[in-house]
Amino acid sequence: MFAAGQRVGEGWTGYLAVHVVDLDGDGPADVLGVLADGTLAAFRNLGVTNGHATLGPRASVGHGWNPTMLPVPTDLSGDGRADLISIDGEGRLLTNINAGRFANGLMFPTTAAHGPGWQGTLFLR
Ligand SMILES: [Ca+2]
Repeated sequence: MFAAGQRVGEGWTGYLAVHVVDLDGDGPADVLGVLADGTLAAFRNLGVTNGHATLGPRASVGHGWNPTMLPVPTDLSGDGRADLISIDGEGRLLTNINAGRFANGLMFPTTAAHGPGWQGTLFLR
């Protein structure tokens, strides 16, 4: 059913979380990771050729994340691109709508806060 695993990248240490989700709405899943320094890194899926997947270069699409505030990717807007939802240290529910651009700082250009009172809430994963 599955072809043998293959190495598609190096240096995948130091990530707090890695998600495999469609970030640009083209169908194939891309890779979104949170680095230990709080950087949100996105890698576009460039496709599979002869059984070999290829990821694009890393784009730094956000910062300020940490082990107690990790984003959960899910399509909030219904456009096929994964958006982010999280809870910050002040108990606010935050949403970041995906602009679909694999460029530094341009994928999640805005953050919306949805009130306090979300302390202690855990997302189902
Ligand atoms: Ca994609």
